[in-house]
Amino acid sequence: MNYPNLPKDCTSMLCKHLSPEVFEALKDKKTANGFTLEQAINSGVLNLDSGIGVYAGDAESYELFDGLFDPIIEDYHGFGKNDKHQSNLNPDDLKAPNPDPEGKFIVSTRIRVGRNVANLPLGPAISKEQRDFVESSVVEGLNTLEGELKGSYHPLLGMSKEVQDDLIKDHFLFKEGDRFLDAVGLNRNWPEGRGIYHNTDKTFLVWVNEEDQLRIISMQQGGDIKEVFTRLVSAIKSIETKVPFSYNDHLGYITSCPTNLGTAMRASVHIAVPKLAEDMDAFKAITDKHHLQIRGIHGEHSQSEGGVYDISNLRRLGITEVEAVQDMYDGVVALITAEKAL
Ligand code: ADP
Ligand code: CIR
Repeated sequence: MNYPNLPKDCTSMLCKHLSPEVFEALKDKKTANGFTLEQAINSGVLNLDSGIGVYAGDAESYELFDGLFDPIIEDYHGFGKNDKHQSNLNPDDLKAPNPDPEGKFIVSTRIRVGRNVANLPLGPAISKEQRDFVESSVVEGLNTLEGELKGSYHPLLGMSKEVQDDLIKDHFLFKEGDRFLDAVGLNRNWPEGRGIYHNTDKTFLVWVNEEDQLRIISMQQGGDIKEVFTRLVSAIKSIETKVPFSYNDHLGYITSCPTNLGTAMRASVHIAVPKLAEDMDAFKAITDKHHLQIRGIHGEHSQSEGGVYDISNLRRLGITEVEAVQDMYDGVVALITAEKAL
């Protein structure tokens, strides 16, 4: 493989950090699962509008291709090669009384974590048999959950288009055919091995074998962020007694996209700030100050509708879960204050 054609105006982290020297040093390496630099960068090479543009095929990718991943991790999370990740999943440490009890601004709250099964390749390098094994063992574990977490698993295979589209539209299910995931092989054998588990109220959901092998999700209408976090923690703790997760002291929970390492947590609200959104610079000044990301309301790479935005923590590694949610909470309080003043 030759150095890829990366145009000068490409702004992704791949384009920023893949110098010809880094490329030369890494181009012939291969992890024990057979994952190469060419595969790691293919999404960003084919999708020049990527924000990041790289994925890992396994935990080893982060070590073997460190010349590329380390500067991206440092750039995105502000986390250095010798730093250690720390976890704190204690809801009592979160200071988050509902910032919008009258429900004027916050439409809904969602917190998710990514998890992958220990000692298996990540989705980009997994075989069909391994993926099917992940599905059956995760579902077996989920089927033992009790109380509020009790629910049922719905495989994508055999799901009607209508049900699938409704679940996507209502923000419960991952979308199909994502070109960023496609380019790294994450859509191979689709829809086999993929599915969604949820409780009756759809306040607790687990995506199986999408970008990560598990996405554990807690969500509900309104702005009770602490209640959403508390439910999520109880789900994570129950699931990890059944399924061993891939984790190390440096990078925390191992995920296929380097932006998700560490806590692998994205805590978001859908929030209506139509007045503030008329001045995107003022809006961005607040989100930047609180380390937040703005997305549209149909997920990553989507647009806002009716002045409603998806606001979430940007950093996930080198801060604890409580701090990640606190980033989001503090920023949301600032956004509501600014919107009220206009
Ligand atoms: P992820 O958060 O899992 O990385 P996406 O940004 O694609 O990925 O979002 C997944 C889905 O979750 C999308 O349908 C999105 O609209 C929905 N979602 C995210 N945050 C919220 C929220 N606070 N309330 C309701 N739905 C949400
Ligand atoms: C991209 O590079 O745009 C996609 N591969 C998605 C990256 C994950 N995005 C993020 O900001 N968390």
